[in-house]
Amino acid sequence: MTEDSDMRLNRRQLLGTTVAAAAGGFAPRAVIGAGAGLAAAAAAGPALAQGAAQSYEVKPGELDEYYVLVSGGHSGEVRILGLPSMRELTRVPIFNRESATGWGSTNESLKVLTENLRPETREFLKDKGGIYHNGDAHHPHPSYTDGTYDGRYFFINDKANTRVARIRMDVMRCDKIIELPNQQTVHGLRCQKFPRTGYVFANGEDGVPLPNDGRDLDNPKAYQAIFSAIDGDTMEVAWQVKVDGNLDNVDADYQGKYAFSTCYNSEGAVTLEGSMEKDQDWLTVFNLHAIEAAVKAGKAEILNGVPVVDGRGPDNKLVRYIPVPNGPHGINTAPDGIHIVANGKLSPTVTVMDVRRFDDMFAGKIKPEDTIVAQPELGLGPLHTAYDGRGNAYTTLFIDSQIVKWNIEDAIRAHNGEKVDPIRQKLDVHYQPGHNHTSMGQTKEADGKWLISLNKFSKDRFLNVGPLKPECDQLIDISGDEMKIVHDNPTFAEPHDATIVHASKINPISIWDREDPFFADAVAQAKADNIDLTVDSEVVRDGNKVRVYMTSSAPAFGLDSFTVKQGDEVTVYITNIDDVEDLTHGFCIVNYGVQMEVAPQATASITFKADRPGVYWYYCSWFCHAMHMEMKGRMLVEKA
Ligand code: K7E
Ligand code: CUA
Repeated sequence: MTEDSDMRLNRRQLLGTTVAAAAGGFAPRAVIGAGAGLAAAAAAGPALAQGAAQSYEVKPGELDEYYVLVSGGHSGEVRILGLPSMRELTRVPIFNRESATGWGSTNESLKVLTENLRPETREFLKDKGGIYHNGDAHHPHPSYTDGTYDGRYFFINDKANTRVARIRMDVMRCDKIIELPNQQTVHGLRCQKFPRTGYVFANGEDGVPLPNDGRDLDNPKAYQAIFSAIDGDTMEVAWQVKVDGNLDNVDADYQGKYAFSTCYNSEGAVTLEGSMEKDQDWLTVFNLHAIEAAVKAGKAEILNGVPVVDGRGPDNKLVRYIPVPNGPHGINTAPDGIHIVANGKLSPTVTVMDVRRFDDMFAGKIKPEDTIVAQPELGLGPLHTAYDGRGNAYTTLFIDSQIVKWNIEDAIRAHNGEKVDPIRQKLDVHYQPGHNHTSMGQTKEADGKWLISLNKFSKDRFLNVGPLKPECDQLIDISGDEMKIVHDNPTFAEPHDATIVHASKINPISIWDREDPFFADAVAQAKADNIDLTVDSEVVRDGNKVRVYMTSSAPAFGLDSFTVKQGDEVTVYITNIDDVEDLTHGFCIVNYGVQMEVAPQATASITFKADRPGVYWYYCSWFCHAMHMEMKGRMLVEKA
């Protein structure tokens, strides 16, 4: 606690904005010191030299120690950063259209974007280009084996169009997108931690009338919120649960027995006033084995092809509702495998529960509220909590614009009547933090080195770029007793959530495998046309369908021209036969809206209608060679 922050808290108290924050600020230094000692004693994570600042500089040519998967919010993509440098390494297009890679234009990406659309959505999108052009990506979370990341996949939700995507981490490409039926919006998303993923849990945030056929706008009784468990291996919805209230964020335990979601509308209201009526909402706890058994026993109704069980009401055996104060937002499992924290949002408190008591709660031996072991008051607008593996928690305070560091054991002791202050430090961030994340903090290997705060506003923090300001991500060193901000970086709309993964957990490849399923359709079509993609460059006519096969090898395409007829449906297949790391080609046809990337040993294809007659240049769009500018050719579209 610095002089500075004491003064700030005094001012805060004078302004009367938050009693809780002031209480933290006035904690005597002696108590803070004693607390720090206890925290060290309770340390479960790796011992770090307390107080020794770690280097956050990554010199030119050096590699980062961690990957950060950052959601792109309503840009629909995911960005991958290196940490601690916070350099952006790449972007993974998912729910958006992306010009550089051709995501949303190539046949390979269109397959991912469309193959699992529900029939009614396919019909709806028929005259809109066949795909959604927007998405709202919130929660990127990697797959687990035995409580830590296994480097297979990460998953992310699309709040805007009720989809969940899977991204292969060997190539950092999305390979499956599904739509969730029976719900609207999918918000919270987390993966099963144990024994493996397994399930991807996804919350339906807004209830919709079931069936949603235009009858019920203002009939709250017809509205139904749904919790979904997706099988991460098949990307099929395994089952859904009807719940009371709606659902916000979700997390899972380290035992493989429970998932839990915050509910901020226990009133079941459909308007803002209605949803804030009561002071009490819930943490909704799902008993995975009980739900699986109910589905197996045929107790589910099948709605739109998915087994749906009923978790409503006090007598159901599948779901329990733990009362927590008004409007909880984030729910975060601690790496100790024991504690989970629901973040108050409209309440200045967070609620700590002990998952070991959930068995007894479901057995009816204790009441839901008996699972609560602490409820520290932290400040205004607690949204999300991260952990350092040494017994400390870090909660974002949206309204106070702070991160508060607090100790879980001390919070429990205070809850039991002891005179201890669990709060260790409050740190100003800039400004209004939403999610925060610690290095490996969502695994049992939490290492307590770094925290990032994803701040919703940047205001004066960067050069002014006009009315639309960037957001601001801040890197905080948490390896010592005190949190220290070491880096700011602006971000474009809008990182909601991030995951910090140690570099040793992810092993992407550099050159595609020719057998890769991502472009298997192109390989199959070529085979049917008697074409060897890595050798042949030829035009195959099939009625008014024309398939143009071309190799690309720096600095030339296999064809320096080809001819089609006006009105033909043309598919161009480019195979990059260069077997060299980082030697990516592109293919762009001028004035035809055609553009895609072809990485080493990949095949990419794109289909378009040749409805403009004339000569059109095509060129390689990814800089590949000293003669890259010369890598081009001409398409002649003969007038019909
Ligand atoms: Cu923005 Cu996780 Cu969607 Cu909180 S959520 S801030
Ligand atoms: Cu190939 Cu530039």
